[in-house]
Amino acid sequence: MISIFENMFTSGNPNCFKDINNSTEAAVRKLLIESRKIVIFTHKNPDGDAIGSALGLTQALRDRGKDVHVVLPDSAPGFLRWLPAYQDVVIFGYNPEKAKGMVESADLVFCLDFGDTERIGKLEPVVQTFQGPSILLDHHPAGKNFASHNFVYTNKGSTAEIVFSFLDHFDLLEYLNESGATCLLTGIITDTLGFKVASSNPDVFEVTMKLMALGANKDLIFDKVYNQYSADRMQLLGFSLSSRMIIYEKYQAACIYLSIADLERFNHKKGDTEGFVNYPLSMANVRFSVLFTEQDDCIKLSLRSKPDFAVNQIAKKYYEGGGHRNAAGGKFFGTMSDAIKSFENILQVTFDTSGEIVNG
Ligand SMILES: [Mn+2]
Repeated sequence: MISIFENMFTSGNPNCFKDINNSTEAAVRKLLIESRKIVIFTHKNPDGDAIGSALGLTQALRDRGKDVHVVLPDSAPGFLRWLPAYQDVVIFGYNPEKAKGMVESADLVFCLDFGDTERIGKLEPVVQTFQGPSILLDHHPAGKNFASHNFVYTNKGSTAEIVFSFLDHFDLLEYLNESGATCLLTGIITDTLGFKVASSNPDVFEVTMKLMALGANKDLIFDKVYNQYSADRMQLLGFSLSSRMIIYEKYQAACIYLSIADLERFNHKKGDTEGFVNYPLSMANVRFSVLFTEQDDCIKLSLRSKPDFAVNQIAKKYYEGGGHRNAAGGKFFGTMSDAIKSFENILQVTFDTSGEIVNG
């Protein structure tokens, strides 16, 4: 008798990997069988999707008998360090020689959740000198398809969902256990902001259901990711909203700006400002939000928008950045007041006073 559980795994892939051509199919299958030493990379300032995808894939491939290591440009924020096997991750910034050695001896490399090797910072030259085969799994638009095999599905809300479909398609799902499923579900939850955005496609719920059936604990993930803030972080958020937010009613936009001094006042730790940029969007008449964070060498921008307005174009055109339609990043070189002035100019040329886009 076939149980309901078994039946779910024969129900087919959610929408990825259906159209890959025969030669790619055969080449990737061969790589997955023959490779022994595998290195997995993901982008700098890793978020839940980056880390969750990397650790979920690692778990399944290890159980398949592979020697797998995750190499990151820099460490994950505290609210992601509880993920299973995070302690095995090699951070290039702390241990460059070890990371280089792993890449040199690898016979297959995975790149997860970035479309351009520029996104892996100091690791970029290490990856570029790697001569062996590589597989890219990503959902960012306008990527460079730099790998030997590129699986980029921009309609997916997270790379973790693509990793799940990859495992499913290449008959590796049987190796995914509760720990790996928890990592992948963390990726899905964080990149969709808890199923609030980028999750209109029902596939995401099918994948979520299967991950939960494997033992991923959704409630635990929400608690570990979202209920772990420090008092300093809460107070920095309060300060940001009360003293560092500007609302531009006529452009339906808002920004939050934080200087190094502001961050220091609240004992800022890496990851503390994560999610701040989303708060202005919860106002009825705001559909475009930007967070300016002062860093040593530049002002970092996070841009977010409601579905009807694309921020990746703005990030690319004005801020040397890019990203998704409704979530992008960029940089500004200059003082904070210049950054805000330039933002106000951009609002003026992008919208008319009724908030209509005139130059998107
Ligand atoms: Mn992602």
